[in-house]
Amino acid sequence: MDPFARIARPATLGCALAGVALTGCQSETAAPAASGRVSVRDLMKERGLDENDVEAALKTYTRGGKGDDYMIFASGGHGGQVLAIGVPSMRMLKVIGVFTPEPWQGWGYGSQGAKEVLAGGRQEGRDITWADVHHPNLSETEGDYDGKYLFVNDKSSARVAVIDLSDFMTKQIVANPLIGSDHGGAFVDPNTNYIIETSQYPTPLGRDYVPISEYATKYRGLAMFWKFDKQKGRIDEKGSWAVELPPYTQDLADAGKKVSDGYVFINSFNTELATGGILEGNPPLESGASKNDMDYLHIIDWKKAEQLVAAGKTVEIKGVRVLPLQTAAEEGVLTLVGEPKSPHGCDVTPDGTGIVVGGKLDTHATVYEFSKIKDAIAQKRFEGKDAYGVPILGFKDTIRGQVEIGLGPLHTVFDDKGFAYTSVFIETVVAKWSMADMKVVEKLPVHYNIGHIMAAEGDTVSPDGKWVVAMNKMSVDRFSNVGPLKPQNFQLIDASGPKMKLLYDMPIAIGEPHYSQMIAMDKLKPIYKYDVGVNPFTHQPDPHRVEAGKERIERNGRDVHVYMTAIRSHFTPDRVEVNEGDTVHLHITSLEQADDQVHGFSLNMHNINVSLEPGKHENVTFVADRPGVFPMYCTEFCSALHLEMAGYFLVKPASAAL
Ligand code: CUK
Ligand code: CUA
Repeated sequence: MDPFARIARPATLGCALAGVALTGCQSETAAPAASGRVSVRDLMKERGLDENDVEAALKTYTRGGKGDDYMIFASGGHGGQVLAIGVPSMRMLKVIGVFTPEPWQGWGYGSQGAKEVLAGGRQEGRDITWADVHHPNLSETEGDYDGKYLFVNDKSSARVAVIDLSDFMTKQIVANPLIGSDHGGAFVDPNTNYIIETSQYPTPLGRDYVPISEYATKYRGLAMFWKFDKQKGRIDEKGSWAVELPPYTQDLADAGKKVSDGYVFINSFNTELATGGILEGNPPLESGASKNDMDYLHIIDWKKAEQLVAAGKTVEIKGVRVLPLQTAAEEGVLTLVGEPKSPHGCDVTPDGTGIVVGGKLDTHATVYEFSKIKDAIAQKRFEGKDAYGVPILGFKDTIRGQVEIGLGPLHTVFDDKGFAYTSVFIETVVAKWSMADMKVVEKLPVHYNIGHIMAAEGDTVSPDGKWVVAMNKMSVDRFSNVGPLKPQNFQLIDASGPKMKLLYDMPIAIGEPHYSQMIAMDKLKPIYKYDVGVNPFTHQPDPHRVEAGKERIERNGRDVHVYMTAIRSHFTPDRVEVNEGDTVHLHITSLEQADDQVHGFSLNMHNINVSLEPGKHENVTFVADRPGVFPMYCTEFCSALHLEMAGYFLVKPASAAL
C-alpha cells in the first residue's frame, strides 16, 4: 500500500464523520509526502505516454477546487436529459432532469412542481417519459449567450423544454399539438423573442388520420414560433404561432443574426415527397428521398409573418394560430432556394451575412449570401414556384460560393479568427476552413464518425475560438468494452494554435448527444441556495412553507396536511400517522442555508424521493392507499447522523380507524 493512502484515509474519514466543511478537509490531504513523488519521465514510461499525451494532459488536467473556464450544455439524446460538462477538464458536472424522471433531483418522484412541468410534456393527455433531445440552445441577448436559460427540443414527441440556469432546473415543457416530430429547434432569434421549433417528418397538422396516398396534398411541415416571455422566463403559449410549410422533410434550422436578424433558415430533404412503402413495391424512404440533385433551403421572414399573425391572417388548428402555406407564399413570408443533395447542417455565420449548409451527400459546404437572398426577394427575381406556389430563388444568384470539404459535411461552427469548422461524417474528420478564401486549411481525424461539432460560443455573434468539440457517433475501440452498446465520444480539440490538436476523449454514457453549446463560465451565475421556503418552480415563498417551530399535522376531512421541516439531522415531524384512504399532502421546507447541505426525502412503497436543496420547499401529494408501516428517510448523506435522519409513516387500516 502506498504510504500517502495510509495518511490520507483517516483524515478523510474524520471529515465525513464530523461533517466539517470540505475546504477544511482538503488542506489536510492536499500535499503528498515528498518521498511519494516519482519523476515525470518514469511515469510516462510506466504508463506508455509520449510528449503529445503529456501536453494534452497538462492542457486539460484541472486540479480539485479549480473550476472550469467553459461549460458545455449537451443534449442527452434519447436519454431525454441535458448534460453539463466543464471545459477543459471534460468533467461531467450535472445531468439535468428534463423530459425523463430523474430520482436524484427528485424529478418525477413526488415533487408537485416537477409533476406539473412534466405534465406540460403530455401529448394529448399521454405521459411520455422519454425524449430524443437534439439541440440545446442558450438564450441570447443581441446575439450573444446571456447565461439565463437553455432550451432543448424533443425530436420524437415534438416538445420544447425551458431550463432555468439560475438553478439548473427544468421549469417548463410545452408539447406541440400539430406535428409528429421536430428537428430544427430549439433555436432562438438573437434576442430570444422566440424559440423556434420546426418539424421533421411531415404529418397532417394535428396528426389526425389521412391516407398516406394524400401525402402531397394533406401532409405538412411547420415552423413553430414559441413566444418567450423574458420577464417570466416561460414560453407564452397563447402568444405563440406557426407557419405552415410544404411536406418536404424540414431538417436543421438557424435564426439570422445582425443583418439577417428577422429571418429563419431551414433546410430540407425529401423534396421528392417519398413515403416509403417497401412492401407495396416502392423504394425504401431513404432512396426515394435521395433522387433529386437539389432540395430546398427555406427562408422565412418571421418579422413579416409576425405582422400577418397580428393582423389575423391565421387559421386556428388545435388551438394554435397557423399562417397558411398559401398566405406565407403569396405574402413573401416563405421563399425557397435550391440546396445540393440532402443537406444537413444550416448555420449562420457570426456576422449574419452567410448561411452555411452542409451537403451530406455532396462534398461541399454551400455558403449563401444573405444580401443576395434579400435583393432577389425584393426584386422578385424568382426562377419559378414549387407545387405549393412558393417562389424559388436561383441557386447561382444567391450563393457566395462553395467550399470543397470532403465526404459528408454536416454541421459548421466558427471561431474568432475567421475560420469555420465543419464536421465531416463519412470522412470522420473536422475540416477547418478559411471563410475569406473558402478553402480548407486543415483536416483533423476524429473517432469515430462525427455528427455535430461545437466551439466556444461558436454560434454567437462573437465566437471565442480556443476550444472545438467533435461530437462523435461511435467510439468502437476508444474505451474499455462495456458490451455491444457503446458510449458516444466527445473529443476536445485545442483550436487556439495554427494547427488543431486533439486533447481528450470523453465517453458519454447516457443517450446520443446531438448538438451542444459551450458558454464562458463567467456568464453563468447559478445560485447556491434558495431563501428558506422558496418554491423553485414559482421562485416565490411557497404558501405552504414551514417555519422552524411551526411544524404540524392538520386534518381537513380526508386530507391530511403535514407541515414538515428538514435540518441536520431530522425531519419534524418524524412520525406521521394517517388513515387508509387519506390524501396526504407533505409540505417540506429545508431550513438549511449552508452550501451543498442537501437532504432528500424518501418514502418506502410510495415511489417518492424528493431533493431538498438548502432553503427549498417542496410539496408532495399522494393517497395513502396501503395500510402499513413505512420508513421515511433522508437520501443524501448530509451529516454524521445522516442514517439517523429518518422517521415512520404509518397508515392505519380502514378497519382499525372505525
Ligand atoms: S442532428 Cu444529430 S448529428 Cu439532430 Cu442536429 Cu446532425
Ligand atoms: Cu439529511 Cu441525510
